[in-house]
Amino acid sequence: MKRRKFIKNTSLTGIGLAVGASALNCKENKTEKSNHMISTKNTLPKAICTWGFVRANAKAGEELAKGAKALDAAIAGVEVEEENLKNTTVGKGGAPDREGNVTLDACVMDSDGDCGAVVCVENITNVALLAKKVMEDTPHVMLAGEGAEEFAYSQGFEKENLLTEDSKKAWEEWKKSPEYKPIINIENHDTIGMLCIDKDGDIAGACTTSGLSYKMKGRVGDSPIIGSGLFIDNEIGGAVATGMGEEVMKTVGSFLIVELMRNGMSPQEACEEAVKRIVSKNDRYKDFQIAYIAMDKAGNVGAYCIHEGFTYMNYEDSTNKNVKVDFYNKA
Ligand code: SD4
Repeated sequence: MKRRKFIKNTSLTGIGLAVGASALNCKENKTEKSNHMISTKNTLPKAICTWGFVRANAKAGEELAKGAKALDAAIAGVEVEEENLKNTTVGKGGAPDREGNVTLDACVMDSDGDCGAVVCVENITNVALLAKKVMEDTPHVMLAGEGAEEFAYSQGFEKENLLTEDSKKAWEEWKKSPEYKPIINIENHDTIGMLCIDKDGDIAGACTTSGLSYKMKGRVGDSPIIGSGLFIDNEIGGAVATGMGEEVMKTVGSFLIVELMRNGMSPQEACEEAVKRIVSKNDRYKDFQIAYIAMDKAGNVGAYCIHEGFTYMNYEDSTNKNVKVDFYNKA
């Protein structure tokens, strides 16, 4: 049987594809550690997202259960974090650049292969939704800076001050000794990337971030770059990234993972291979974190990262769980 056909069949029957998916997919195995194992059962629809964003993933899962399309559910999910003032790496309340400007990046990709992105946008909170508007209401894929902001107003988005008092205080504190050194798993790495499969079995995703804290003015990472921060192929599955965007971009990480799955790897194997591509070429890997999550069309999930500490959320069958992810750097 041709692989494409096989994928289609398995997604219909709910039979898992591959070795190496997260233990959470295996109802018979109660541990939540990410192990190599054969996944046999998944319940669709299903939502997964990077890190421990419980409320965001629950929102997406609930929307899917009500019948929402995959992309609408993903956007509704990530909006929870865009609007969460306590989250200093996404949306309103995100840490500013070195000069005190909060600039946001986001992209979305739909099951029909269409996509949209916005980069370096100020004064707009819901940039994932704005990316969807770019996809739907312009002939383009990506809008940047002022152009994206003006387009947002034309679409009825509200102008908001994204720099909260707390973020301003933290930035002023940082300015006293302005060393730029990203810290693994801490404030610099909480981008939300989400993948949803809806009741029709279609997969879509969204990725939204304020990028690295105290970045250079104008810096854009992987998160809004289709193929790097997010990639979807509705025949195969999807992947999203979080962590040091520069390194994800150099290997076009999310696209790579989907292509590896197309060529027969499980989501878990593909995430591991994508991380290995980075560490094998980069002896500085001990200084940065990168994490990937991926899901195939049957709902099998994989996740892998460089350093211990990354987790993802998995909403399935009305249950929302936080799953610890296996990591490369065991030294
Ligand atoms: C970036 N990948 O801008 C993002 C950073 C990140 O949580 O993941 N933050 O490079």
